[in-house]
Amino acid sequence: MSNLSTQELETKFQQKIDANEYIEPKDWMMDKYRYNLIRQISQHAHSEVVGMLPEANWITRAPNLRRKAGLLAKVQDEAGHGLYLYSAAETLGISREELLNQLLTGKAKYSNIFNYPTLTWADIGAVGWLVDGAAIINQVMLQRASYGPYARAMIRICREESFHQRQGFEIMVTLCQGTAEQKAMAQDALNRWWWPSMMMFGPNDKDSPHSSDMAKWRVKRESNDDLRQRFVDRVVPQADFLGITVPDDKLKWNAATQHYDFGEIDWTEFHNVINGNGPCNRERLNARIKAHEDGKWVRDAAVAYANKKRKKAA
Ligand code: BYC
Repeated sequence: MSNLSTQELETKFQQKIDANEYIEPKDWMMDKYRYNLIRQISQHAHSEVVGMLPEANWITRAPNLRRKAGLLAKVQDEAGHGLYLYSAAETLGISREELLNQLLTGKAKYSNIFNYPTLTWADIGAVGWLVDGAAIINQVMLQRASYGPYARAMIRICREESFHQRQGFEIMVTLCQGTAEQKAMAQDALNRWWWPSMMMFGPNDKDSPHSSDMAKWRVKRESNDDLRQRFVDRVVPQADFLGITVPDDKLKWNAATQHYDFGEIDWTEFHNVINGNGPCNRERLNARIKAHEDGKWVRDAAVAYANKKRKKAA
């Protein structure tokens, strides 16, 4: 037992973070830090797993074998990301069962982006290009998050996400160099995925309740708005290269700031979606509940096997 007062422990904790040292699972940490990490890491894990659904929708309809193999591998990678992240969250003292329960009862959030439908094959291109593109910008920062298990999980995830982003962009290049109809499909996908992708970075800094604590604890090393700006600056030239138009009439290069200016996000839509009322929220949750129920016999069999082995060993 430590003889230090709570105040002294908090000071030491913050000094460690300020010195860019990792906080590890057995280290003393503030309850608020633990709570907020569980909140963010589990939201992230759920996003990876729910994110498999809109993409899996196209595995059987991919236009050729090469595309099917690429998409299958990507969807499998997302399951792996979910596993790394659930494991990282478990090191903070919460069980996998409780985490899943929070998702399946609708208590836990997951990324807004996965509550939109993937209507055409071009959506698979747009998801890789924009959604994985946005995810990487956020997650490169998280590789340096102060909690060791989270930061280490992010390193591996980022490597795979950058491959996903490229496969998505390559689909967009192929469509945009194809027939007029294919290019129109790519434009339509950009129209529908642009604003939801912009929302992935979370509310504006001034309206983000968790940002100041998360920044003080060096979980977030850059702000929601700064990351969103980086996304716009990176993606607009890519859209120009593709010859398609970002659906924002306020989008304009600003020579003074050396950044693109852009229009206002529809925050009412964002709040509706993250509070369970987006176009696909119910469908996504029902699919996860069904998968969980269908998988019960596998979990039961695994527990029974482990118990039998334990009894034999005793
Ligand atoms: N969607 O104070 P704020 C992926 C919530 S998937 C839903 O700024 P924070 C991928 C926020 O939770 C990408 N909810 O919060 C997978 C909070 O609500 P609560 C997933 C959102 O945490 C498959 C409230 O709004 N990436 O990579 O400081 C295929 C106030 O927000 C969202 C991650 O999860 C949103 N977009 O910052 C392809 C990254 N934004 O908890 C790709 C890790 C905000 O108070 N997470 N909310 O009820 C983060 O970096 C941060 O949690 C966020 C939000 C930047 C998302």
